[in-house]
Amino acid sequence: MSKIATKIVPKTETRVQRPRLHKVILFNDDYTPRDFVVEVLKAVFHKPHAEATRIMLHVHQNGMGVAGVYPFEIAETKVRTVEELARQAEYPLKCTMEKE
Ligand code: TYC
Repeated sequence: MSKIATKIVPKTETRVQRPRLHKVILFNDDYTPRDFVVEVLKAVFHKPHAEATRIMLHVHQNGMGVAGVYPFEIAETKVRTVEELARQAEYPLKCTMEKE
């Protein structure tokens, strides 16, 4: 029998029920109509009309902006939905996500 004592230290859990959040980013372009972007923000991101308009104008003036912040899989689904709506309407609207 070994006399060497081994102490097992449990790994500290630092993220109990706290999924990493991801920003969903919208990008400006010259062709997607303002109204389309506002409708996307209302339908996909559940923004009220005034806030959707504010976010659209921010993106229009600054080149990019945050549409919302969500856990990874929800953010991923929203990016795909925006891309699909833009594709169907034949607008070049771009949407990505990044870690918070
Ligand atoms: N720049 C576009 C226009 O003038 C409007 C627009 C806003 C497009 C936000 C994309 O993410 C966007 N029609």
